[in-house]
Amino acid sequence: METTVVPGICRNCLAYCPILVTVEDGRAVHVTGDPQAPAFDGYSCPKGRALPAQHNDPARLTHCLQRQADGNFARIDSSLAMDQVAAKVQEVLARHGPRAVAMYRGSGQVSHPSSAPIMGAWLRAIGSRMNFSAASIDKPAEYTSVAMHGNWHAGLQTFETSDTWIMVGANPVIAKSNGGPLNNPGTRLKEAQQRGMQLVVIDPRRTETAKRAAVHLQLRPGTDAVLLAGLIHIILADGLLDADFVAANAVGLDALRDGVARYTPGFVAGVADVPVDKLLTAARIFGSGKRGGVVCSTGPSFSTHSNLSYYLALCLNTLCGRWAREGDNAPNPNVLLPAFQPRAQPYAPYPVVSDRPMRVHGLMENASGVPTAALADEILLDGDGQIKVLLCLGGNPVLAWPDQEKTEAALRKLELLVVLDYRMTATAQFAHYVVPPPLSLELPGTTQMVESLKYYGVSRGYAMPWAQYTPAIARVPAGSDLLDDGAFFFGLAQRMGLQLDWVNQRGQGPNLEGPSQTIRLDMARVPTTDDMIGLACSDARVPLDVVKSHVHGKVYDLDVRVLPREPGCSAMLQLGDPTMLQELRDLQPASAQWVADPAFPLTLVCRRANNFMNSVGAGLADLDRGRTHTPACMHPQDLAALGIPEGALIEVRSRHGTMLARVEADDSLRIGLVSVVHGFGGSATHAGPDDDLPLGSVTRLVGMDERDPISGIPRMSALPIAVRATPSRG
Ligand SMILES: Nc1nc2c(c(=O)[nH]1)N[C@H]1C(S)=C(S)[C@@H](COP(=O)(O)OP(=O)(O)OC[C@H]3O[C@@H](n4cnc5c(=O)[nH]c(N)nc54)[C@H](O)[C@@H]3O)O[C@H]1N2
Ligand SMILES: Nc1nc2c(c(=O)[nH]1)N[C@H]1C(S)=C(S)[C@@H](COP(=O)(O)OP(=O)(O)OC[C@H]3O[C@@H](n4cnc5c(=O)[nH]c(N)nc54)[C@H](O)[C@@H]3O)O[C@H]1N2
Ligand code: SF4
Ligand SMILES: [Mo]
Repeated sequence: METTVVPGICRNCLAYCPILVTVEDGRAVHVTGDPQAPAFDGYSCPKGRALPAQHNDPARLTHCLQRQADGNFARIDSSLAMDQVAAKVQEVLARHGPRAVAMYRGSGQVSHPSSAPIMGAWLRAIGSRMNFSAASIDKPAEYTSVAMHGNWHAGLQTFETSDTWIMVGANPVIAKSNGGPLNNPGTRLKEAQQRGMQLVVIDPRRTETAKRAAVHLQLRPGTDAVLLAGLIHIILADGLLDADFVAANAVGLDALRDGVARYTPGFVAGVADVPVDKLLTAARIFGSGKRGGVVCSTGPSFSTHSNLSYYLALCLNTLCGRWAREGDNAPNPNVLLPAFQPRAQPYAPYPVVSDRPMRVHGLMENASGVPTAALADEILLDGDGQIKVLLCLGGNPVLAWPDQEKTEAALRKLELLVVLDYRMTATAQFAHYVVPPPLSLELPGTTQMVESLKYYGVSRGYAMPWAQYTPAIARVPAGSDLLDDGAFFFGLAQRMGLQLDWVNQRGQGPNLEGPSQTIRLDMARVPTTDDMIGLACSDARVPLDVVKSHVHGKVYDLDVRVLPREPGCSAMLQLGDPTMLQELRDLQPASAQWVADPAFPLTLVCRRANNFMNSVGAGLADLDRGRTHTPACMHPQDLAALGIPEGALIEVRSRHGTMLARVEADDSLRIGLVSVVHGFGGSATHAGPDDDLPLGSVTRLVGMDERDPISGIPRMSALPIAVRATPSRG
């Protein structure tokens, strides 16, 4: 037997940790963090260490499947599957036009960064704009807030160089999320604390991250916009703003000052239910620090008023001048992306909504794209423009889109559903065709995806210029017939006689670091994954070959300083966006949002778990450790008051629907909250008669009645609920 240990990159989440993979006869058998890789200290998490279990999972799909008339699935040759899918798409296009064909990209494509560009090229080639993605039900306000406020050419000041930092509804220690350090976040936070960083965490739970905070504001869920308006009020009242920075780079200060006038510390502390002295301390820490940043993640994104919360966070950054300044060492100036010379100047705001309406919910295409929250209704609503075909790339709509029952009805109504996934998911059960790809260790990859995260919001990805390439490390399962996600769309294009153009986009909305690059593909030959990586890196600052030569990855010594504002640049950041200030005026503390409804006395909040990546992990013994039900965490005091024993099966009810979960005690929560891990459960349609597991998806509680007017994201956290034990089934 041949055994080797090979360096690679875990691509299960956007941390992209460097790993060492032990391979026996082409099979991955063991994964650890790579101690030789710079800046990660050999870190790995349970999901990374479970890569061999994921790759060698006996339940993994090794062939394309086609649903038969009796509902069962039968193997189909991958080439034949592409013939049939291409023919069906042609037929629907001829009958209904390009709007009838839609794509949904989920988070499974983060391990295959080269597939989305091919998929996007295919969709452009057929003339459809229906390019939905999980981003619009994740943190759409990243995009909308930047459109209204503007962004900064050189990016936020970095966590690594800051002495104060505010995290709003983010738990990077577990989720490697937004704006926190991604490389071994627990250790980085500890180091930051040791060098004196004053961290402020705004979260209704005393999270692993909050434990490192100088101030933890354990707010009432859904009051983030009020709390952030309060922080701005205090900073303005105390004169802690950077007046020179604001005068030179922003407009709208007076309007913002008026807007936050009524958000006095006493008022805000009452609404958010936090101690007033802690609120004052948090504002003063942030306002008087030398360098810092405020970043938001899913907590405020899911809890209503997300555009406003994210917008006010950007305003706080601008008021205190928290953007990278002239002469600063540039935050990652690109390694595998083209060379970039950042400047201390704004990217101007741009229109947050387009003039292209969706057919439902009064929504428009907007800065966060086409709204996925509207997709099920777009499929269900008969008439011109109805979506008939859905191609689902690395996503699991049944466990991710709002309103599970509606999602399932929509999937049943489709004329063609193709699911590209390596396992028979709750969504794949509805598919006409399931197309399995090789998994990450069987494909080459690079860290370019993480570099490009900065195009999707503020302060994301790595500040350090770090890059790595990994070749394919393991062999695909013997006898399998798998299709790289990109090769599938290329194959469809070939069969449909389409010319595909690969586009390397260099920014967000109209704000580009440089011109986007369009490369015409040779349609005679299916590109390999390495070909696609080559296309994506064709104008890299550091040539791909150099990156390849450092097998454990490397932090490049790029001495790039932020230059001053370009002569002739007149862009200004906007502190007084009229839509946002109107929403701030309209926020009514006496409104239903903050008044307890006796029928739904508890509040659901979102949560990520270390062993699961959304719906991936359940069903893998290494990760779920026999846990089959959705965990719902409650404070022991609440459990005692309700007489619910730990481990009991509970029914969680919202105004919209019900789900089943298994209760766990957790004293890190505010009283009155139920924190439920997203991604568990199955499909109700395919449940057996005594099967309660499929009723475990938190999406069953979420409806579209309460949704964001711009992005359409529904209320998925800060959701009023009731809980009771289910004695008959527990
Ligand atoms: N109620 C509620 N709803 C939510 C959330 C919540 O917290 N609560 N969270 C929201 C958020 S933040 C997100 S990002 C979305 C997630 O929504 P989705 O992205 O739709 O859901 P995932 O469970 O991440 O699905 C990823 C799928 O990709 C597959 N996959 C993994 N690797 C590969 C690969 O290499 N190729 C292919 N083709 N497939 C692969 C996995 O098997 C999995 O089925 O859900 C959103 N919806
Ligand atoms: N281990 C692991 N890592 C992941 C994922 C995973 O499933 N597992 N998923 C990935 C994905 S798709 C995403 S989008 C990111 C998400 O990354 P994060 O956004 O960091 O996700 P969470 O860890 O759930 O942290 C959200 C926090 O918001 C808090 N919260 C809930 N409601 C509110 C509120 O109203 N206001 C405030 N201020 N806080 C609130 C919750 O208590 C929770 O601690 O993680 C990514 N990384
Ligand atoms: S944090 Fe875990 S899942 Fe994410 S890249 Fe690192 S090892 Fe993989
Ligand atoms: Mo997400």
